[in-house]
Amino acid sequence: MAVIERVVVTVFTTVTHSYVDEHGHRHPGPPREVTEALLTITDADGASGHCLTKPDTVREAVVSGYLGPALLGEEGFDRERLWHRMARRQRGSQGAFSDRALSAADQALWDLAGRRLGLPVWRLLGGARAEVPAYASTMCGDDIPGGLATPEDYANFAKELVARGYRAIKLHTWMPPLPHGVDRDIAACTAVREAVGPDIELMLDSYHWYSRSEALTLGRALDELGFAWFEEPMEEASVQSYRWLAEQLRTPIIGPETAWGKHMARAEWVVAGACDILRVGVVGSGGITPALKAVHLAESFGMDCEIHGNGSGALAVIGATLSGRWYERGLLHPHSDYDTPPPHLRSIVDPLVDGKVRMPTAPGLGDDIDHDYIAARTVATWESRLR
Ligand code: LLH
Ligand code: MG
Repeated sequence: MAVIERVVVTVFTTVTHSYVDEHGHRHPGPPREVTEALLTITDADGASGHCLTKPDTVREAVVSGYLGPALLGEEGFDRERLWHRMARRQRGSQGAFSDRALSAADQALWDLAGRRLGLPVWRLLGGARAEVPAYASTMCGDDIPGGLATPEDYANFAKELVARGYRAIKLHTWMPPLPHGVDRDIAACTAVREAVGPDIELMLDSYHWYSRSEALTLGRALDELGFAWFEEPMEEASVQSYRWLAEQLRTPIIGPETAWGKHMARAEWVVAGACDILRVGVVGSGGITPALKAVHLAESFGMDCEIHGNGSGALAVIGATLSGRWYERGLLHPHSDYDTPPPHLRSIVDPLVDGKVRMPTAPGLGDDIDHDYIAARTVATWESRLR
């Protein structure tokens, strides 16, 4: 065991084949250069843990003002204690130290622990399963020819996804700035059900700000179509709206995904009866440490907890627990190649084999980071060190 000596964010350029629209939804696009960030925590023995994140999430002021002061000189193996040490600094940061930054540091600490022990994190955390079925999670609807512009586009893509081996598909339908609406959503869900038949599980993640009555109309259509869950059709801050909806639908309601409050917010949703399936994300809810608590909470109530989002952090929690059926593989699109890694990774962490994803076997989180690529394309380094 050894104390933490350095917290470093390396900002580098890489290439992406997607763009994010003005409302934050990702779509396929021509290749373009973007900046990404690698957070690295190094201890006095020279062991390091890493987490890939966004430069805006772990800005220089976050490193010098929060991560460095909370972590430097502390025993790097003490993930639970350090998570609380960091989380207690969020309140006074006036929003500057976000749950996403906390998550990046927490994931890097788990990566460090796994690498030191020579164990994959999912195994270190519990070792519940070595593989998990993946559902295909589509990008949001668009207006791209041959993309996800019409119900027929969704139906055609769904057939292609089944041919690739997926046994479950989640539609993200149209969101602003594009025209959106319950009728369009129902048309897409109906077209996909007709295309894949009754044996493929289907889920819907729709526009997130429907009214109660719009969400009920949409949910009743999903009842008829036999959907496996209905995700985030309303503002998640209104727990009572979700309780109201869940009481009236046969289709299970899943949530919350984006609601603020880490594992504590999940406890409120369970007690309120606002969801039938719990949901938590490693990146959005403060890290592996709180996500694991949410999954254990769900298990205690006899509920499934599905993990939001893809990547090594999600796999760590899914492999460590049994209270959830799926891995969210995506976001996928007819014009997007999910299986080719970006240039800063040597391989993807989640290849699909027979509709399933196997847990990584490398020590730590299992990301296959190309450190030479990152070193050659570094544009900034933000560092806090012990001495
Ligand atoms: O609104 C979106 O773009 C999607 O809902 C996106 O956030 C996606 O990550 C998601 O919700 N997956 O479940
Ligand atoms: Mg979602």
